[in-house]
Amino acid sequence: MKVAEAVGRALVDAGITQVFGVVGSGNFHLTNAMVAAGARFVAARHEGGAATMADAYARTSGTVAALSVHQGPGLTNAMTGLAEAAKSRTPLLVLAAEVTEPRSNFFVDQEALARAVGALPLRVTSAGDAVAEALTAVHRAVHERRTVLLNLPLPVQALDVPDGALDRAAPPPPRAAVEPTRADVTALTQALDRARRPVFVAGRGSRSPGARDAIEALADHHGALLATSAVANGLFHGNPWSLDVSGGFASPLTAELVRDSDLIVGWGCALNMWTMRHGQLIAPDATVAQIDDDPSALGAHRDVHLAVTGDVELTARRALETAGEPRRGRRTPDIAEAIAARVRWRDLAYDDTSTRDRIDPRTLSIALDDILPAERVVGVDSGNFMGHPSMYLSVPDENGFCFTQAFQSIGLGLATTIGAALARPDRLPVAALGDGGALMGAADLDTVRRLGLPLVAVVYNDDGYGAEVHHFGPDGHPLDTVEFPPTDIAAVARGYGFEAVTVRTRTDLKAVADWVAGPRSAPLLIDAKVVKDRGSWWLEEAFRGH
Ligand SMILES: Cc1ncc(C[n+]2csc(CCOP(=O)(O)OP(=O)(O)O)c2C)c(N)n1
Repeated sequence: MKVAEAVGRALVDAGITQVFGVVGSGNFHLTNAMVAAGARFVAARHEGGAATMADAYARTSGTVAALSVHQGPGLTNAMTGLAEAAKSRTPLLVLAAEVTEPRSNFFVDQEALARAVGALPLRVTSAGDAVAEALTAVHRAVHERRTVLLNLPLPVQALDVPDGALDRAAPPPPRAAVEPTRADVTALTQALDRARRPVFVAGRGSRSPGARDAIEALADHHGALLATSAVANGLFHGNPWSLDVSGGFASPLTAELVRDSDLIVGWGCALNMWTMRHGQLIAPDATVAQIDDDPSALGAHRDVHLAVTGDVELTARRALETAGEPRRGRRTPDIAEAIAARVRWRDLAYDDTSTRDRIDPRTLSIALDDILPAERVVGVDSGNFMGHPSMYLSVPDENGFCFTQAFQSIGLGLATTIGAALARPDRLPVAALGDGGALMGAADLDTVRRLGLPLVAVVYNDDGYGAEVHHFGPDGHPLDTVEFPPTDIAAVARGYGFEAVTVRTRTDLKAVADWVAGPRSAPLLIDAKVVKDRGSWWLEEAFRGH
């Protein structure tokens, strides 16, 4: 058996059952071996899309996914998606064929590429070690929560492995939960017992039912309010004390209540410039505590008064075990009433700026929230529009929202939604895109159709790079480089086999309701011509982050 086949089989034995990619000569045998061993392979139309599909699949399923690419350009095409995955600490395995001869057209320093974006480069080096090296790659992806590039040099792939090479191939043991120290738990409990107005802000490290339950139980005990970072949107869905997302997307009431807190506890949450609005959401005399099982994450974005190394769920449970008397904290009838009435953006009054031929993105988003089934998984691209779907489309839980925005790239939204959809086939996938991001990622409209996904793509089409238009326009700069003549994106989508509707007014959304009614035999693209009168509320916040 050749190394290519043995590595492919070993990876499937190690639990890698979902592979995305674009197949060329260098990864042909490896990918086929994985399929033969039982893995599902999704052929994307661009490696950039494939990388983000794998990332989103891993985030939504909680398993390790793989990306399989050809040497050289196969890998360079994937780099933006890999940067996003590496920054987000997605456990992802990138299987890249490799040429080692610099005279080859395909040569590029693949190890350096991986390092440049924060991925971990590893290599298969010999027939005797190939399987063990592949298993190490899976182990490190899982245990270090990293995006790992496993380079597979072509000459090594073609060697014969020794007999019995696959004997020890098995999934890595699960990552052990980090137990917090007793002293840290005591300090946390004391801070909670002292607090009058606590708020818990949950991030990526809280995205599991166990962690959510433990945080909610502790919050109940101390009368804390609950919020999330954008990547954990949906975690506390349905909890009457949930403030939804803290940070740039926060509604005025959410921002006010976080700012009014005397204790902010970040649970598996970076408390970065987005979630804390560059620190503006932290009152000068507030105590800030942070819990993370990775000590390097503690205090990485801001000074914290109390840093606890520990697994989120375990730490919350330990803190509950040692808690004093239950407290009402912030759970007063006044606050309950305010949350029920004003925490959701869609409940706030606004001036609808829709015209006869362009729809206000808020009006569009609210209408879609009503029309589209609640059991949905929403993927969001980047751009001026992005706050609208993120905040107006409610999601059933944290796995109903996939936010690949750690690198703030445009063009990843469609692939994000495809990956998330495959991880949650029980939910309606909704891709929210700007016209710029939609056209950048358009090649994988083909993948949606080929996979038979009942996906809805909503394009907030303002005929331009709205983020730039609204940032630079008011100062009178020329905008020719960022404005475009209208593109009929509905026609583009029809070419890929979608049903498509152009929406200019609320009435046009009837076609969406008809599609929802069934049979949904083709995916749907909504080319929504949105008003371009001004930037969205969170845009200046985004530019402050540059
Ligand atoms: C790959 C990449 N290129 C360029 C940018 C800079 N950029 C940020 S937002 C944006 C405009 C996106 O336009 P569109 O998708 O139509 O959304 P809109 O801002 O109009 O809502 C651009 C070009 C980026 N973030 N990522």
